[in-house]
Amino acid sequence: MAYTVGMYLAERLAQIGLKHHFAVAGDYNLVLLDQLLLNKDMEQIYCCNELNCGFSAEGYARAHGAAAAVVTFSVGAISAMNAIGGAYAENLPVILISGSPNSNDYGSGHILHHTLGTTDYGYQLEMARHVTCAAESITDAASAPAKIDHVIRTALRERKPAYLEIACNVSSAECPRPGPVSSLLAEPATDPVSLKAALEASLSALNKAERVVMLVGSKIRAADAQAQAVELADRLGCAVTIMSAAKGFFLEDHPGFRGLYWGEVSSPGAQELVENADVVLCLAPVFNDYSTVGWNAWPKGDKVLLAEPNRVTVGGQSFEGFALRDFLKGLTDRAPSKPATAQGTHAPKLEIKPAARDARLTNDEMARQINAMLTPNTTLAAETGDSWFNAMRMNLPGGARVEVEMQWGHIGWSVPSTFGNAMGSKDRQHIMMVGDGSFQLTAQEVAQMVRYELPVIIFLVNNKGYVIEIAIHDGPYNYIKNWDYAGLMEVFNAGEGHGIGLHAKTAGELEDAIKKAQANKRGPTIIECSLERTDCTETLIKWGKRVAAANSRKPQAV
Ligand code: DPX
Repeated sequence: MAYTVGMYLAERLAQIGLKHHFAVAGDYNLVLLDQLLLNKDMEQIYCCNELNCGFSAEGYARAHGAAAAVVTFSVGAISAMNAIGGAYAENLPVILISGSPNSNDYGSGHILHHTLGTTDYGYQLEMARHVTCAAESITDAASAPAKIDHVIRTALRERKPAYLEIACNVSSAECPRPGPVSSLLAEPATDPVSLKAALEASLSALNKAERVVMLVGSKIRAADAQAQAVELADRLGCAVTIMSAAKGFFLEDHPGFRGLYWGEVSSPGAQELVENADVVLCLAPVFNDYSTVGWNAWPKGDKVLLAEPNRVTVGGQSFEGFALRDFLKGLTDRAPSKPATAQGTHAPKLEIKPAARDARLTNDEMARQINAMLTPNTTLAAETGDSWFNAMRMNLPGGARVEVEMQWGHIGWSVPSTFGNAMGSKDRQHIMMVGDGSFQLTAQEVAQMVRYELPVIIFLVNNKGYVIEIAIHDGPYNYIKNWDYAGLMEVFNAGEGHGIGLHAKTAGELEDAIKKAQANKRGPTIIECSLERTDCTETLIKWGKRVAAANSRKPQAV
């Protein structure tokens, strides 16, 4: 059988380890979808819309390292680009693949359906360039292998999304077979001179310091350096703190773990540890308005040893040309023991007294019961909103993972992202916490969890509004139409699925619902938790005030 452009793409995606790709059909991608189906190493998974398709792929990349989403031109791809922007912000290599106009229509003056009604079909590629690290348009078979390889290689190297559009008549055109995948996976070479200099400058700073604290940031996963961070912590013996977007990226049962550094909403004791340290070893951090609590918690100055995925800055000098992993390995071999900050301090513990069974359900009781469910095998997704703050205060058993989308912060992300994550790691237990406002954006993707029989447990927090927005800046726009969220499951089952919808208004009802959810292995369970609108975490209120103050700074006088 002749080899085609679509088959080439499918083989490359399978070679980089994808077992699934996500898709929404449309007439510009149908032939491409047929070609992808020919590859028996990958399964095609369908989504309800392209925004969700992008987020499903984003979630799959969180579990599986990389992902692909296949959509149709403009009406599909432009929706998916929001999720692709999210994958960029969150450092996830998702390949967005769009079908595109017939190659004969480019430059022909023809007006095509699903387009702007103008005759230039380059606009989607232009748009994609802004939210990806590499973007290519394939309108002939001969250049397809080079373009496909360039896009996939760049996405994997940069841990960012990339974009391909394939003319609808070219996906079945003949092209060569791909060679070994090793060329796409090869790591850039290390500069030993620069690495040695970075290590020497870092060791000199560490040797002089007494109080050393590690601060682990969210890019540590994309840098593939989580294990090396643990080894360095073992060697230094110092206190280790994490940033909010890195929750779960460092073992919480490690003897040095001292909780979350998040300015005034830090775990007890963590703020003092970081702010009184002689050296703060910042590993792959992202300092933005949220993580610095409105620009208030940002370690700066000589005491900061900043180790980013591709650059180390210490003692007034900046070094590049090596991976963070290799820098951390080198440091671990030679680092001094610096236990001062770990001595006499302790890991934080969420202690909430259990409520009586007939007591009205509270936010604290809900957080307590969810925390008690977490095992080393759990992946907990926490949606933008108070769910973030609940996840942050939970104690994680070693191995438990937390997923948040704190840089992009698209409400509704958690539903499709958890669908994709569960597809990519069926062996794990998937739990989701999502607010009612967020859920209303992407609720329909629960139907795919029903279709593919994924036993995700969804804690739907019904507090009848955008409570985090109420904390930041209140107004009539923060109050939403109530839905019967648990009742939706019947709609999605449509008489043939195994989803369950349950209501929890008291502590006892939540306990019983969790038991039923855990027994449901053939589909998702929504537990609709009814809370008072004013019942939220204290940290949300404190943090919200700081962020609101940062947002409302007056324009500078000129
Ligand atoms: C908005 C946010 O109900 O959670 O815990 O009640 O706040 P809480 P909900 O899901 O409400 C979420 C709501 C409206 N953010 O409070 S965080 C603005 C926003 C966003 N993303 C998109 N649109 C608007 N973050 C796509």
